[in-house]
Amino acid sequence: MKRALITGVTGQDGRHLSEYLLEQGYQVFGLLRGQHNPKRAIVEREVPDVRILEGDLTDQTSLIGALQGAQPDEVYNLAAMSFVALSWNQPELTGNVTGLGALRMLEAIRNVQGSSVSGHRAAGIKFYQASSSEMFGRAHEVPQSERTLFHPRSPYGVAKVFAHHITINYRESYGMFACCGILFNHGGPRRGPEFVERKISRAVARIKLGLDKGLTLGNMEAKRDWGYAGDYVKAMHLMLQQDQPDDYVVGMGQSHSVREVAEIAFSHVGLDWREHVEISPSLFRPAEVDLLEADPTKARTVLGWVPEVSFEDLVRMMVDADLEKESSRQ
Ligand code: NAP
Ligand code: G4F
Repeated sequence: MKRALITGVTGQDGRHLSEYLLEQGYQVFGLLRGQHNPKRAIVEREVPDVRILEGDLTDQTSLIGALQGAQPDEVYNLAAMSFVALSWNQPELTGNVTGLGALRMLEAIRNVQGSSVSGHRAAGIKFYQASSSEMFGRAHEVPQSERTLFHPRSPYGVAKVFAHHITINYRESYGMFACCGILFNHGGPRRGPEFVERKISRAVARIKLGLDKGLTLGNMEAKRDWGYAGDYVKAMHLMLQQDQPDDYVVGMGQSHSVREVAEIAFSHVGLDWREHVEISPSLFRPAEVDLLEADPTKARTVLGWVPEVSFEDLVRMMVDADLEKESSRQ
């Protein structure tokens, strides 16, 4: 039975990946931070077979302890301060968790499996780093592939670039089996309510049910390449099953504006977004990423990764899930 350790197990991807790896017959361990983390109950309810280990990406001793406890074949580093907008208010925390956190985990892996010299392929633990399309920032080309230059536009993007390059550096320096998945935006019913597609689906449900009147958004012309998280975690797993470690762009290959998300979400319940959405300059970012669109050719041809849920179905799935959640809350 293979063993996996997932950091960020309480997050959207952590729960999807746990579910998927358990289905594949893995024993799954999840890193949980904090003394009284309220999200522990969500993991226990949704993926009860995950074994919780306590630890924090800012505390290397705890990472070594988690690795010793889990004795994993594979480590998926999904934990991060992942909300781009907040990264301008908490840049140091973002650098520490999202950037240095990856380095701490890589060093912890080296520590528990015994450091190896350059050129020698360290046997043992395979490592996945959750890199992000936010690293492309002010994109140098459209669509973006593994060869596109990075130009991050937020402290979050900068921290992810560090984590990305340190992962490649550990692969090249120590022969670690370390892969980066450069994932484009992916959501679903488990998406945090701070991210725009979930903010919209939740508001649509509440407006439809008469619980709210309107929704305030920022830049509706920004474009992203959105897919379904349940599809994307399969690509993470596939990367660690290859003969050689490598980096892959994972996305749908289509971009859509925030306005299109709102159009589809409101019209799904028979409403017109223009009657309910207002724009607030306070929600615009100090530096925006205008257009992200993936070129997922390598993931499709090398990994054989094929997403099943379309952008439109994703938005409708999220609205339906929020309608159910908000109705049952009443
Ligand atoms: P998410 O829902 O925001 O989850 C983030 C996770 O990180 C949570 O489990 C959180 O724990 C954990 N975490 C935060 N700080 C931590 C710390 N100091 N120590 C340990 N754990 C900590 O994010 P997601 O959407 O699942 O994304 C997973 C990863 O992929 C993230 O690294 C994200 O940056 C990256 N990514 C996401 C997307 C996307 O569109 N979803 C795209 C590209 C890359 P708590 O629950 O305790 O806060
Ligand atoms: O939903 P967002 O906050 O996601 P963003 O910034 O693209 O980041 C997400 O995807 C990244 C991958 O590219 C991940 F690495 C990251 O962890 C996260 O999952 O914002 C999307 C777009 C932005 O252009 C933003 O300006 O939506 C625009 N937007 C407009 N109004 C809004 C809002 N974003 C949010 N969160 N809230 C709004 O009211």
